[in-house]
Amino acid sequence: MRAARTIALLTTSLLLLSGCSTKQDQPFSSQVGLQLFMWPWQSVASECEGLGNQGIDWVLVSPPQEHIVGSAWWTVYQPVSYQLQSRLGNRSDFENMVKTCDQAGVNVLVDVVINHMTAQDSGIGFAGTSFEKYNYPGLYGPEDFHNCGLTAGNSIENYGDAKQVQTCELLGLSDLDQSRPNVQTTIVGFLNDLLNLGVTGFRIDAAKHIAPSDLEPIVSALPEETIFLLEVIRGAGEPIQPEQYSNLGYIWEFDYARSMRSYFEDQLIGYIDPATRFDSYLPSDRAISFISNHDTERNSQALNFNYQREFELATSLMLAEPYGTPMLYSSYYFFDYDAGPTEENGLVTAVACPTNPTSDNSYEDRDWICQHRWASVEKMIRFRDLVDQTAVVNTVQTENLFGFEREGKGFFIVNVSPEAEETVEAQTTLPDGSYLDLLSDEVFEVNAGKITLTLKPLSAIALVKN
Ligand code: ARE
Ligand code: CA
Repeated sequence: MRAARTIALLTTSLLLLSGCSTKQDQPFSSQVGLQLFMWPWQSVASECEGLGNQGIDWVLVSPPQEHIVGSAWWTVYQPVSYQLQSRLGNRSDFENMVKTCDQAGVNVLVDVVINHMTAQDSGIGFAGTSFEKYNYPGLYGPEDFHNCGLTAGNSIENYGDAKQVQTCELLGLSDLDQSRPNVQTTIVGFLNDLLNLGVTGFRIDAAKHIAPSDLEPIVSALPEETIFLLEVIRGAGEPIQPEQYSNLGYIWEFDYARSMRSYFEDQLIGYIDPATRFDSYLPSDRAISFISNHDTERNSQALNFNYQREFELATSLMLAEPYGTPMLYSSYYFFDYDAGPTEENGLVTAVACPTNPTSDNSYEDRDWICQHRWASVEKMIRFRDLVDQTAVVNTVQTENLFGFEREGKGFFIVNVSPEAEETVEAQTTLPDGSYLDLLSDEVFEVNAGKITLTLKPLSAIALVKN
């Protein structure tokens, strides 16, 4: 994509100028991201320095615009206006967050909701704006919305019908008609406002529900280097597939997250066919790999905090293998699908991470989990950097084990069994000598290309030259 190419060129010149390399100079496809779901702007700002030190290149923050009022987390997915005033903070909080993160070498990507507005007949938004379902003063009137006329209630009923998916209402949310020039202009104005505050790019929420031909003029109207991450959920047998959007941005590969759940939660790692594993996925340089996001942690399609240790190991495998641009996920504990984070006076309270964040912790309702602070995450980002650009070779696979060499540089292996300790002798092309497991700090010896690895239940080893 043009954005990636421009960044790569820029990178080369920056490297030549500065003579040193930081993670920030890397093209987007070799960066590591983190979704900080429902983190208020002030908390993101406070976290950014630590994130930069950990090797995290970008954060994805929740939708920042004025939204409907309510305590469920998903109110932020019903825009009332594009003012930056929400339960996560105001415009100056947002601006300060972007600056602070930038100084820490962390780019901010913003979740933007441009497919639709609200599902309410009428109301008053978080910042005091009065609206009706098809009328948003100063932004959109009734003519700016689709009236699909394909289902009784105008809502999407059948994902097998492309026209429904793109012109009817997702969950009853008034559906903007992005083929209209004034709708495009208004959306572009909103995105430009965010870019002027220093953000690097966007997650386009519900991108699947906007025809590629309607999204293209919006993408084209923005500066070339803008990063777009598109939410086009892969659905088996559906007429709309992620590949139809891949010239417009990077796309989450939902089958990657789904398969990670089956490998770790259902312990089906022995069934992977390494030769064909990625064949039905988006190409690596177009894909965002991930273990979960805010939808999949609620709809049981992916691992979540009910399988913390598995979540941690799956995250390690994702960081160890070269597929896609990995996005980490950090969230809060809940019992109820709708439950938003704790609030005071209508604002989400500052995030408090556990004092000792590990995947063995237990939580109360709506405690922040801070998965990204687990020690293994920083270590595996380090592994990823150290083995960068090397091929995957010498795959090891048994019923419970899956591992591979990153050619000549490192070795990663994971045991998905909650009960069995496993030992394997692996053949490698690693030069003989001693290797350090970044995860445990133990030293292993490679002799005549062979290495003996013993893994406790639910554990991993990530070796690099000592
Ligand atoms: C809430 C209530 C609803 C109510 C609605 C309107 O929960 O009961 O009807 O309000 O009053 C989020 C929440 C929703 C919430 C919504 C609006 O998840 O619960 O609705 O905000 O406040 C499809 C889309 C995909 C979408 C998922 C959820 O393709 O784009 O559905 N994901 C994004 C966000 C969501 C967000 C929205 C979109 C809306 O990530 O968090 O909703 O802005 C198959 C298909 C998929 C389909 C999936 C689920 O797998 O292949 O395409 O995903 O089924 O139906
Ligand atoms: Ca639509």
